[in-house]
Amino acid sequence: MAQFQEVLKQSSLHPKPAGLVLQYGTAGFRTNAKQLDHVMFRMGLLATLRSKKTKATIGVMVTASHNPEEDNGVKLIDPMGEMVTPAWEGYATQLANAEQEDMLTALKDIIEKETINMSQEANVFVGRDTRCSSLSLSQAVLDGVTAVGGHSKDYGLVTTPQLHYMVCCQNTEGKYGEATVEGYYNKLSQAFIRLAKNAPNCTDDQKHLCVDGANGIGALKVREMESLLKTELQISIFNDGTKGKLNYQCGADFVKVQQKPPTGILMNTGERCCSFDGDADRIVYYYVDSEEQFHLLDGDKIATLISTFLKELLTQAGLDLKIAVVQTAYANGSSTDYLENTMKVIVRCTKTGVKHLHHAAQEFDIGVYFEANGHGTVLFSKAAEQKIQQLANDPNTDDERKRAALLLQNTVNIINQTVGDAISDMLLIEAILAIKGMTVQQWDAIYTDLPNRQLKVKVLDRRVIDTTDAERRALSPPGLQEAIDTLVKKYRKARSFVRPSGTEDVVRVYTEAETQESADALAHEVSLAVY
Ligand code: NG1
Ligand code: ZN
Repeated sequence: MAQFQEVLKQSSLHPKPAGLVLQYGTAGFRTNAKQLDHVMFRMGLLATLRSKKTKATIGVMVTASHNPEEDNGVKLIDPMGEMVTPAWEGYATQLANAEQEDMLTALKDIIEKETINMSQEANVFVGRDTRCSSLSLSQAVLDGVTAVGGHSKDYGLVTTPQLHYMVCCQNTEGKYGEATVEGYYNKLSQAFIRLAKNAPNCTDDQKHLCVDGANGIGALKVREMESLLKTELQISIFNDGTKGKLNYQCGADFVKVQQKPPTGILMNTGERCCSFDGDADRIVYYYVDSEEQFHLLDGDKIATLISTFLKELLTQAGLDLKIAVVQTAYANGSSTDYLENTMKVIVRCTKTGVKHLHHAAQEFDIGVYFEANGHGTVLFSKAAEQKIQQLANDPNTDDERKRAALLLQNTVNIINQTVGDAISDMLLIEAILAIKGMTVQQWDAIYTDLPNRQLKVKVLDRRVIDTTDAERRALSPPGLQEAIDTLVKKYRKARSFVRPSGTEDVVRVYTEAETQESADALAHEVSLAVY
Protein backbone atom coordinates (compact mmCIF):
# COMPACT_ATOMS: atom_id res chain seq x y z
CA MET A 1 0.00 0.00 0.00
CA ALA A 2 1.10 3.55 -0.74
CA GLN A 3 0.60 4.39 2.91
CA PHE A 4 3.27 1.91 3.98
CA GLN A 5 5.64 3.16 1.27
CA GLU A 6 5.40 6.58 2.89
CA VAL A 7 6.04 5.09 6.34
CA LEU A 8 9.16 3.37 5.01
CA LYS A 9 10.40 6.49 3.29
CA GLN A 10 9.87 8.69 6.33
CA SER A 11 11.26 6.07 8.69
CA SER A 12 14.55 6.08 6.81
CA LEU A 13 14.88 9.75 7.80
CA HIS A 14 14.63 8.67 11.46
CA PRO A 15 16.90 5.62 11.45
CA LYS A 16 17.41 3.40 14.46
CA PRO A 17 20.98 2.86 15.66
CA ALA A 18 21.52 -0.88 15.14
CA GLY A 19 21.45 -2.96 18.29
CA LEU A 20 19.99 -0.26 20.54
CA VAL A 21 17.42 -1.72 22.94
CA LEU A 22 15.14 0.48 25.05
CA GLN A 23 12.20 -0.32 27.28
CA TYR A 24 8.86 1.49 27.70
CA GLY A 25 9.12 1.88 31.48
CA THR A 26 7.01 3.46 34.24
CA ALA A 27 7.26 6.84 32.56
CA GLY A 28 7.56 5.79 28.91
CA PHE A 29 10.93 5.77 27.15
CA ARG A 30 13.66 7.74 28.87
CA THR A 31 17.34 7.99 27.98
CA ASN A 32 19.95 10.31 26.50
CA ALA A 33 18.21 12.54 23.96
CA LYS A 34 20.66 11.56 21.21
CA GLN A 35 19.26 8.03 21.14
CA LEU A 36 15.64 8.95 20.77
CA ASP A 37 14.91 10.28 17.28
CA HIS A 38 13.73 6.94 15.86
CA VAL A 39 11.74 6.22 19.04
CA MET A 40 9.89 9.52 18.66
CA PHE A 41 9.03 8.88 15.01
CA ARG A 42 7.79 5.40 15.86
CA MET A 43 5.75 6.66 18.82
CA GLY A 44 4.09 9.03 16.38
CA LEU A 45 3.17 5.97 14.30
CA LEU A 46 1.99 4.03 17.34
CA ALA A 47 -0.08 6.88 18.76
CA THR A 48 -1.83 7.12 15.40
CA LEU A 49 -2.65 3.40 15.48
CA ARG A 50 -3.87 3.76 19.06
CA SER A 51 -6.07 6.64 17.95
CA LYS A 52 -7.52 4.58 15.10
CA LYS A 53 -8.13 1.70 17.49
CA THR A 54 -9.83 3.76 20.21
CA LYS A 55 -11.49 6.16 17.74
CA ALA A 56 -10.31 8.92 20.07
CA THR A 57 -7.56 11.50 20.38
CA ILE A 58 -4.28 10.22 21.84
CA GLY A 59 -1.52 12.33 23.43
CA VAL A 60 2.24 12.13 23.02
CA MET A 61 4.35 14.07 25.53
CA VAL A 62 8.04 14.66 24.93
CA THR A 63 9.78 15.06 28.29
CA ALA A 64 12.19 13.41 30.70
CA SER A 65 10.59 15.10 33.70
CA HIS A 66 13.08 15.47 36.60
CA ASN A 67 15.95 13.75 34.77
CA PRO A 68 18.97 15.74 33.50
CA GLU A 69 18.68 18.22 30.64
CA GLU A 70 20.70 15.89 28.37
CA ASP A 71 18.03 13.19 28.64
CA ASN A 72 14.66 13.11 27.04
CA GLY A 73 11.69 10.79 26.89
CA VAL A 74 8.27 10.13 25.47
CA LYS A 75 5.01 8.96 26.93
CA LEU A 76 1.67 8.09 25.33
CA ILE A 77 -1.59 9.37 26.80
CA ASP A 78 -4.81 7.38 26.46
CA PRO A 79 -8.26 8.88 25.68
CA MET A 80 -9.31 9.85 29.22
CA GLY A 81 -5.91 11.40 29.88
CA GLU A 82 -4.61 8.28 31.59
CA MET A 83 -1.46 6.24 30.92
CA VAL A 84 -1.58 3.89 27.94
CA THR A 85 -2.63 0.27 28.68
CA PRO A 86 0.03 -2.42 29.39
CA ALA A 87 -0.51 -4.26 26.06
CA TRP A 88 0.32 -1.07 24.18
CA GLU A 89 3.36 -0.44 26.37
CA GLY A 90 4.52 -3.81 25.05
CA TYR A 91 3.86 -2.75 21.44
CA ALA A 92 5.77 0.46 22.11
CA THR A 93 8.80 -1.53 23.22
CA GLN A 94 8.57 -3.91 20.24
CA LEU A 95 8.20 -1.12 17.71
CA ALA A 96 10.99 0.99 19.21
CA ASN A 97 13.41 -1.95 19.24
CA ALA A 98 12.70 -3.36 15.76
CA GLU A 99 15.80 -2.94 13.59
CA GLN A 100 15.35 -0.54 10.68
CA GLU A 101 14.60 -3.29 8.12
CA ASP A 102 12.06 -4.97 10.46
CA MET A 103 10.18 -1.84 11.47
CA LEU A 104 7.38 -2.21 8.94
CA THR A 105 6.80 -5.84 9.89
CA ALA A 106 6.59 -4.83 13.56
CA LEU A 107 4.09 -2.12 12.67
CA LYS A 108 1.98 -4.48 10.57
CA ASP A 109 2.03 -7.01 13.42
CA ILE A 110 0.39 -4.51 15.74
CA ILE A 111 -2.18 -3.57 13.09
CA GLU A 112 -3.04 -7.22 12.67
CA LYS A 113 -3.10 -8.14 16.35
CA GLU A 114 -5.36 -5.21 17.17
CA THR A 115 -7.40 -5.54 13.94
CA ILE A 116 -6.94 -1.86 13.25
CA ASN A 117 -8.97 -0.32 10.47
CA MET A 118 -6.39 1.79 8.67
CA SER A 119 -9.02 3.95 6.98
CA GLN A 120 -10.29 5.13 10.38
CA GLU A 121 -9.44 8.80 11.10
CA ALA A 122 -6.76 9.45 13.70
CA ASN A 123 -5.96 12.45 15.85
CA VAL A 124 -2.86 12.95 18.01
CA PHE A 125 -2.02 15.81 20.40
CA VAL A 126 1.69 16.48 20.89
CA GLY A 127 3.38 18.51 23.63
CA ARG A 128 6.94 19.09 24.80
CA ASP A 129 8.98 20.41 27.71
CA THR A 130 11.71 23.07 27.56
CA ARG A 131 14.69 20.76 26.91
CA CYS A 132 16.93 21.82 23.99
CA SER A 133 16.27 18.48 22.30
CA SER A 134 12.49 18.57 22.69
CA LEU A 135 11.67 20.67 19.63
CA SER A 136 13.29 18.36 17.08
CA LEU A 137 12.14 15.25 18.92
CA SER A 138 8.52 16.41 18.96
CA GLN A 139 8.90 17.14 15.23
CA ALA A 140 9.89 13.49 14.79
CA VAL A 141 6.66 12.47 16.57
CA LEU A 142 4.66 14.73 14.26
CA ASP A 143 6.44 13.19 11.23
CA GLY A 144 5.39 9.75 12.46
CA VAL A 145 1.75 10.78 12.79
CA THR A 146 1.72 12.29 9.29
CA ALA A 147 3.51 9.30 7.74
CA VAL A 148 0.66 6.98 8.69
CA GLY A 149 -2.07 9.42 7.73
CA GLY A 150 -3.01 10.83 11.13
CA HIS A 151 -3.99 14.39 12.00
CA SER A 152 -1.98 16.09 14.68
CA LYS A 153 -2.16 19.16 16.84
CA ASP A 154 1.09 20.50 18.20
CA TYR A 155 0.54 22.19 21.58
CA GLY A 156 4.19 23.15 21.69
CA LEU A 157 5.50 23.99 25.16
CA VAL A 158 3.09 22.60 27.77
CA THR A 159 3.40 20.84 31.09
CA THR A 160 2.79 17.09 31.05
CA PRO A 161 -0.48 17.45 33.01
CA GLN A 162 -1.67 20.16 30.63
CA LEU A 163 -1.37 17.75 27.71
CA HIS A 164 -3.22 15.03 29.66
CA TYR A 165 -5.92 17.61 30.34
CA MET A 166 -6.22 18.57 26.64
CA VAL A 167 -6.62 14.93 25.62
CA CYS A 168 -9.35 14.36 28.20
CA CYS A 169 -11.19 17.59 27.24
CA GLN A 170 -11.07 16.66 23.56
CA ASN A 171 -12.43 13.15 24.11
CA THR A 172 -15.25 14.24 26.42
CA GLU A 173 -16.48 16.85 23.96
CA GLY A 174 -15.69 19.72 26.26
CA LYS A 175 -17.45 18.27 29.33
CA TYR A 176 -14.16 18.28 31.22
CA GLY A 177 -13.23 21.71 29.92
CA GLU A 178 -11.97 23.44 26.81
CA ALA A 179 -8.97 21.78 25.14
CA THR A 180 -6.83 24.90 25.11
CA VAL A 181 -4.17 26.25 27.44
CA GLU A 182 -6.41 29.30 28.06
CA GLY A 183 -9.31 26.97 28.88
CA TYR A 184 -7.10 25.22 31.43
CA TYR A 185 -6.05 28.50 33.05
CA ASN A 186 -9.61 29.77 33.18
CA LYS A 187 -11.07 26.62 34.70
CA LEU A 188 -8.42 26.32 37.40
CA SER A 189 -8.15 29.99 38.26
CA GLN A 190 -11.93 30.45 38.51
CA ALA A 191 -12.20 27.49 40.87
CA PHE A 192 -9.26 28.86 42.88
CA ILE A 193 -10.73 32.35 43.22
CA ARG A 194 -14.09 30.87 44.29
CA LEU A 195 -12.38 28.74 46.94
CA ALA A 196 -10.20 31.59 48.16
CA LYS A 197 -13.26 33.82 48.62
CA ASN A 198 -14.07 31.57 51.57
CA ALA A 199 -11.01 32.87 53.36
CA PRO A 200 -11.83 36.55 53.88
CA ASN A 201 -9.32 37.03 56.71
CA CYS A 202 -6.30 35.98 54.72
CA THR A 203 -3.45 38.50 55.13
CA ASP A 204 -1.15 39.66 52.32
CA ASP A 205 1.67 37.69 53.93
CA GLN A 206 -0.36 34.51 53.77
CA LYS A 207 -1.18 35.20 50.14
CA HIS A 208 2.46 35.01 49.11
CA LEU A 209 4.20 31.90 47.79
CA CYS A 210 7.71 31.24 46.44
CA VAL A 211 7.82 28.79 43.53
CA ASP A 212 10.96 27.02 42.31
CA GLY A 213 10.19 26.23 38.68
CA ALA A 214 13.14 23.80 38.29
CA ASN A 215 14.22 25.94 35.31
CA GLY A 216 11.52 24.17 33.36
CA ILE A 217 8.13 24.44 31.74
CA GLY A 218 6.25 24.92 35.05
CA ALA A 219 7.84 28.32 35.58
CA LEU A 220 6.74 29.46 32.13
CA LYS A 221 3.20 28.29 32.66
CA VAL A 222 2.79 29.78 36.15
CA ARG A 223 3.94 33.07 34.68
CA GLU A 224 1.23 32.85 32.00
CA MET A 225 -1.39 32.24 34.69
CA GLU A 226 -0.17 34.67 37.36
CA SER A 227 -2.40 37.60 36.44
CA LEU A 228 -5.55 35.49 36.81
CA LEU A 229 -4.64 34.62 40.40
CA LYS A 230 -3.05 37.74 41.76
CA THR A 231 -5.95 39.08 43.83
CA GLU A 232 -5.75 35.97 45.99
CA LEU A 233 -2.20 34.70 45.46
CA GLN A 234 1.05 36.49 44.75
CA ILE A 235 3.73 34.23 43.39
CA SER A 236 7.49 34.87 43.28
CA ILE A 237 8.99 32.59 40.67
CA PHE A 238 12.59 31.38 41.03
CA ASN A 239 14.56 29.12 38.72
CA ASP A 240 12.47 30.24 35.77
CA GLY A 241 14.89 28.95 33.16
CA THR A 242 16.38 32.29 32.21
CA LYS A 243 19.69 31.54 33.95
CA GLY A 244 19.97 28.08 35.47
CA LYS A 245 19.98 24.62 33.99
CA LEU A 246 16.89 22.40 34.00
CA ASN A 247 16.55 20.33 37.21
CA TYR A 248 20.14 21.15 38.16
CA GLN A 249 20.31 21.51 41.94
CA CYS A 250 16.70 22.53 41.97
CA GLY A 251 13.22 21.18 41.43
CA ALA A 252 10.99 18.79 43.37
CA ASP A 253 13.13 15.68 42.93
CA PHE A 254 16.30 17.42 44.11
CA VAL A 255 14.54 18.89 47.15
CA LYS A 256 12.86 15.61 48.08
CA VAL A 257 15.89 13.36 47.65
CA GLN A 258 18.50 15.77 49.04
CA GLN A 259 16.17 17.04 51.77
CA LYS A 260 17.43 20.58 51.31
CA PRO A 261 16.31 23.81 49.59
CA PRO A 262 17.05 24.26 45.90
CA THR A 263 19.76 26.67 44.83
CA GLY A 264 18.57 29.84 43.16
CA ILE A 265 15.76 30.63 45.60
CA LEU A 266 15.63 33.44 48.14
CA MET A 267 13.87 32.13 51.23
CA ASN A 268 13.01 34.14 54.32
CA THR A 269 12.64 32.36 57.65
CA GLY A 270 9.29 30.63 57.89
CA GLU A 271 8.27 31.49 54.32
CA ARG A 272 6.12 29.00 52.38
CA CYS A 273 7.93 27.69 49.29
CA CYS A 274 7.31 24.95 46.77
CA SER A 275 9.25 23.22 44.00
CA PHE A 276 7.94 21.76 40.74
CA ASP A 277 9.79 19.13 38.75
CA GLY A 278 10.95 19.58 35.14
CA ASP A 279 7.58 18.85 33.52
CA ALA A 280 5.43 20.19 36.39
CA ASP A 281 3.64 17.01 37.39
CA ARG A 282 5.20 16.92 40.86
CA ILE A 283 5.23 19.41 43.71
CA VAL A 284 6.70 19.51 47.21
CA TYR A 285 6.49 22.30 49.82
CA TYR A 286 9.07 23.39 52.40
CA TYR A 287 10.24 26.16 54.72
CA VAL A 288 13.25 26.96 56.88
CA ASP A 289 12.65 27.70 60.59
CA SER A 290 14.38 30.25 62.82
CA GLU A 291 17.05 27.66 63.65
CA GLU A 292 17.85 27.29 59.93
CA GLN A 293 16.29 23.84 60.04
CA PHE A 294 14.80 22.73 56.71
CA HIS A 295 11.27 21.28 56.81
CA LEU A 296 9.95 19.30 53.85
CA LEU A 297 6.24 18.81 53.20
CA ASP A 298 6.19 16.05 50.63
CA GLY A 299 3.48 14.12 48.82
CA ASP A 300 2.45 12.37 52.04
CA LYS A 301 1.89 15.66 53.85
CA ILE A 302 0.01 16.96 50.80
CA ALA A 303 -2.24 13.87 50.74
CA THR A 304 -2.91 14.32 54.45
CA LEU A 305 -3.84 17.99 54.07
CA ILE A 306 -6.13 17.35 51.10
CA SER A 307 -7.83 14.28 52.55
CA THR A 308 -8.42 16.01 55.91
CA PHE A 309 -9.99 18.96 54.10
CA LEU A 310 -12.21 16.71 51.99
CA LYS A 311 -13.25 14.56 54.94
CA GLU A 312 -14.27 17.61 56.96
CA LEU A 313 -16.29 18.94 54.02
CA LEU A 314 -18.05 15.60 53.53
CA THR A 315 -19.07 15.63 57.21
CA GLN A 316 -20.29 19.24 56.97
CA ALA A 317 -22.19 18.46 53.78
CA GLY A 318 -23.68 15.30 55.30
CA LEU A 319 -22.51 13.31 52.29
CA ASP A 320 -21.81 9.63 52.77
CA LEU A 321 -18.95 9.13 50.32
CA LYS A 322 -16.09 6.69 50.78
CA ILE A 323 -12.70 8.41 50.78
CA ALA A 324 -9.35 6.66 50.60
CA VAL A 325 -5.69 7.64 50.37
CA VAL A 326 -3.44 5.64 48.04
CA GLN A 327 0.30 5.58 48.74
CA THR A 328 3.39 3.58 47.76
CA ALA A 329 6.09 1.90 49.83
CA TYR A 330 7.95 5.24 49.87
CA ALA A 331 5.23 6.84 52.01
CA ASN A 332 6.64 7.86 55.37
CA GLY A 333 5.51 5.45 58.10
CA SER A 334 4.27 8.38 60.21
CA SER A 335 1.91 9.47 57.44
CA THR A 336 0.37 6.03 57.08
CA ASP A 337 -0.01 5.77 60.84
CA TYR A 338 -1.65 9.20 61.07
CA LEU A 339 -4.03 8.56 58.19
CA GLU A 340 -5.12 5.14 59.43
CA ASN A 341 -5.19 5.68 63.16
CA THR A 342 -5.95 9.36 63.72
CA MET A 343 -7.86 10.37 60.61
CA LYS A 344 -9.35 6.93 60.20
CA VAL A 345 -9.37 6.93 56.42
CA ILE A 346 -8.80 3.87 54.29
CA VAL A 347 -5.17 3.63 53.13
CA ARG A 348 -4.02 1.50 50.21
CA CYS A 349 -0.43 0.78 49.18
CA THR A 350 0.41 0.07 45.52
CA LYS A 351 3.50 -0.44 43.44
CA THR A 352 5.47 2.66 42.40
CA GLY A 353 4.23 4.36 39.24
CA VAL A 354 1.29 6.62 38.78
CA LYS A 355 -0.83 4.15 36.84
CA HIS A 356 -0.95 1.80 39.83
CA LEU A 357 -1.99 4.54 42.22
CA HIS A 358 -4.49 5.93 39.73
CA HIS A 359 -6.21 2.56 39.30
CA ALA A 360 -6.41 1.94 43.03
CA ALA A 361 -7.85 5.41 43.62
CA GLN A 362 -10.59 4.77 41.03
CA GLU A 363 -12.11 2.14 43.33
CA PHE A 364 -13.40 4.75 45.78
CA ASP A 365 -15.93 7.60 45.69
CA ILE A 366 -13.00 9.91 46.38
CA GLY A 367 -9.47 8.60 45.93
CA VAL A 368 -6.60 10.84 46.99
CA TYR A 369 -3.33 9.48 45.64
CA PHE A 370 0.18 10.81 46.12
CA GLU A 371 3.64 9.43 45.73
CA ALA A 372 5.96 10.69 48.48
CA ASN A 373 7.88 12.56 45.74
CA GLY A 374 4.88 14.86 45.22
CA HIS A 375 3.16 13.29 42.22
CA GLY A 376 -0.53 12.98 42.88
CA THR A 377 -4.10 14.13 42.49
CA VAL A 378 -7.65 13.39 43.62
CA LEU A 379 -10.17 11.29 41.70
CA PHE A 380 -13.92 11.72 42.14
CA SER A 381 -16.23 9.00 40.88
CA LYS A 382 -19.04 10.11 38.55
CA ALA A 383 -21.56 9.26 41.29
CA ALA A 384 -19.65 11.36 43.84
CA GLU A 385 -19.54 14.32 41.48
CA GLN A 386 -23.27 14.05 40.86
CA LYS A 387 -24.11 13.91 44.57
CA ILE A 388 -21.95 16.97 45.25
CA GLN A 389 -23.55 18.85 42.37
CA GLN A 390 -27.09 17.93 43.42
CA LEU A 391 -26.49 19.14 46.94
CA ALA A 392 -24.88 22.37 45.77
CA ASN A 393 -27.86 23.09 43.49
CA ASP A 394 -30.64 21.97 45.87
CA PRO A 395 -32.58 25.06 47.05
CA ASN A 396 -33.55 23.24 50.27
CA THR A 397 -29.97 22.70 51.40
CA ASP A 398 -29.20 24.67 54.58
CA ASP A 399 -26.37 27.23 54.55
CA GLU A 400 -23.66 25.13 56.19
CA ARG A 401 -24.27 22.13 53.96
CA LYS A 402 -24.48 24.35 50.88
CA ARG A 403 -21.16 26.04 51.70
CA ALA A 404 -19.51 22.64 52.07
CA ALA A 405 -21.06 21.37 48.84
CA LEU A 406 -19.87 24.45 46.93
CA LEU A 407 -16.36 24.05 48.33
CA LEU A 408 -16.40 20.42 47.21
CA GLN A 409 -17.66 21.43 43.78
CA ASN A 410 -14.84 23.93 43.33
CA THR A 411 -12.34 21.35 44.55
CA VAL A 412 -13.55 19.04 41.80
CA ASN A 413 -12.96 21.85 39.31
CA ILE A 414 -9.52 22.88 40.55
CA ILE A 415 -8.13 19.36 40.52
CA ASN A 416 -6.68 17.85 37.35
CA GLN A 417 -8.16 14.38 37.60
CA THR A 418 -6.20 13.02 34.66
CA VAL A 419 -2.79 12.96 36.38
CA GLY A 420 -0.68 14.63 39.09
CA ASP A 421 -0.36 18.33 38.29
CA ALA A 422 1.94 20.70 40.17
CA ILE A 423 -0.02 23.83 39.22
CA SER A 424 -3.42 22.39 40.08
CA ASP A 425 -2.13 20.81 43.31
CA MET A 426 -0.45 24.07 44.28
CA LEU A 427 -3.70 25.99 43.83
CA LEU A 428 -5.69 23.48 45.85
CA ILE A 429 -3.12 23.48 48.67
CA GLU A 430 -3.01 27.29 48.69
CA ALA A 431 -6.81 27.43 48.84
CA ILE A 432 -7.00 24.88 51.66
CA LEU A 433 -4.37 26.69 53.76
CA ALA A 434 -6.21 29.98 53.23
CA ILE A 435 -9.64 28.54 54.05
CA LYS A 436 -8.38 26.75 57.15
CA GLY A 437 -6.31 29.79 58.16
CA MET A 438 -3.40 27.41 58.49
CA THR A 439 0.29 28.30 58.28
CA VAL A 440 2.81 26.01 56.64
CA GLN A 441 4.21 25.34 60.14
CA GLN A 442 0.80 24.21 61.42
CA TRP A 443 0.38 21.99 58.40
CA ASP A 444 3.83 20.52 59.00
CA ALA A 445 2.97 19.82 62.64
CA ILE A 446 0.04 17.49 61.76
CA TYR A 447 2.51 14.63 62.19
CA THR A 448 6.29 14.30 62.37
CA ASP A 449 8.05 12.39 59.58
CA LEU A 450 10.26 9.49 60.55
CA PRO A 451 13.82 10.32 59.45
CA ASN A 452 14.45 8.59 56.15
CA ARG A 453 16.98 8.12 53.38
CA GLN A 454 16.78 7.23 49.71
CA LEU A 455 19.85 6.00 47.83
CA LYS A 456 20.59 4.64 44.36
CA VAL A 457 22.89 1.69 43.84
CA LYS A 458 24.42 0.81 40.46
CA VAL A 459 24.43 -2.92 39.87
CA LEU A 460 25.26 -5.15 36.92
CA ASP A 461 21.66 -6.15 36.27
CA ARG A 462 18.96 -4.53 38.35
CA ARG A 463 16.35 -6.98 37.03
CA VAL A 464 17.67 -9.77 39.24
CA ILE A 465 15.72 -8.07 42.01
CA ASP A 466 12.13 -9.19 42.03
CA THR A 467 9.70 -7.79 44.59
CA THR A 468 6.29 -8.55 46.09
CA ASP A 469 3.80 -6.99 48.55
CA ALA A 470 3.67 -3.64 46.69
CA GLU A 471 7.47 -3.73 46.36
CA ARG A 472 7.97 -3.86 50.11
CA ARG A 473 9.67 -7.27 50.08
CA ALA A 474 12.31 -8.80 47.78
CA LEU A 475 11.63 -12.29 46.43
CA SER A 476 14.97 -12.58 44.67
CA PRO A 477 17.94 -12.77 44.65
CA PRO A 478 17.83 -15.43 47.36
CA GLY A 479 18.90 -14.21 50.80
CA LEU A 480 18.50 -10.49 50.06
CA GLN A 481 15.26 -10.03 52.01
CA GLU A 482 16.63 -12.02 54.96
CA ALA A 483 19.72 -9.79 54.97
CA ILE A 484 17.54 -6.66 54.95
CA ASP A 485 15.39 -8.06 57.79
CA THR A 486 18.47 -8.69 59.91
CA LEU A 487 19.79 -5.17 59.32
CA VAL A 488 16.42 -3.54 60.03
CA LYS A 489 16.22 -5.32 63.41
CA LYS A 490 19.32 -3.43 64.57
CA TYR A 491 17.45 -0.09 64.59
CA ARG A 492 14.41 1.30 66.34
CA LYS A 493 11.26 2.06 64.32
CA ALA A 494 13.15 0.97 61.23
CA ARG A 495 11.88 -0.12 57.82
CA SER A 496 13.67 -0.69 54.55
CA PHE A 497 13.06 -2.02 51.07
CA VAL A 498 14.86 -2.16 47.74
CA ARG A 499 13.48 -2.20 44.21
CA PRO A 500 14.78 -1.81 40.67
CA SER A 501 14.00 1.64 39.29
CA GLY A 502 11.57 1.73 36.37
CA THR A 503 13.15 4.89 34.95
CA GLU A 504 16.90 4.62 35.61
CA ASP A 505 19.43 1.83 35.49
CA VAL A 506 19.77 1.67 39.28
CA VAL A 507 18.38 -0.11 42.32
CA ARG A 508 16.70 2.21 44.81
CA VAL A 509 17.21 1.72 48.53
CA TYR A 510 14.78 3.26 51.03
CA THR A 511 15.13 3.32 54.79
CA GLU A 512 13.46 5.00 57.71
CA ALA A 513 14.29 4.85 61.41
CA GLU A 514 13.95 6.73 64.68
CA THR A 515 16.93 9.00 63.99
CA GLN A 516 18.52 10.35 60.82
CA GLU A 517 21.84 8.73 61.80
CA SER A 518 20.10 5.34 62.00
CA ALA A 519 18.27 5.84 58.69
CA ASP A 520 21.56 6.82 57.01
CA ALA A 521 23.53 3.94 58.54
CA LEU A 522 20.83 1.44 57.63
CA ALA A 523 20.68 2.80 54.05
CA HIS A 524 24.42 2.32 53.74
CA GLU A 525 24.26 -1.23 55.09
CA VAL A 526 21.33 -2.21 52.88
CA SER A 527 23.17 -0.76 49.84
CA LEU A 528 26.07 -3.07 50.57
CA ALA A 529 23.68 -6.03 50.82
CA VAL A 530 22.36 -5.20 47.33
CA TYR A 531 25.74 -5.51 45.61
P1 NG1 B 1 11.48 4.81 39.61
O1 NG1 B 1 12.67 5.26 38.84
O2 NG1 B 1 10.83 3.53 39.12
O3 NG1 B 1 11.77 4.78 41.09
C1 NG1 B 1 10.50 7.29 39.63
C2 NG1 B 1 9.78 7.62 40.90
C3 NG1 B 1 8.33 7.19 40.77
C4 NG1 B 1 7.67 7.81 39.53
C5 NG1 B 1 8.54 7.59 38.30
C6 NG1 B 1 8.04 8.32 37.09
C7 NG1 B 1 10.62 7.55 43.20
C8 NG1 B 1 11.22 6.73 44.28
N1 NG1 B 1 10.36 6.93 42.05
O4 NG1 B 1 10.36 5.91 39.40
O5 NG1 B 1 7.65 7.52 41.93
O6 NG1 B 1 7.40 9.16 39.75
O7 NG1 B 1 9.90 7.98 38.55
O8 NG1 B 1 8.49 9.63 36.99
O9 NG1 B 1 10.39 8.73 43.41
ZN1 ZN C 1 7.58 14.84 36.18
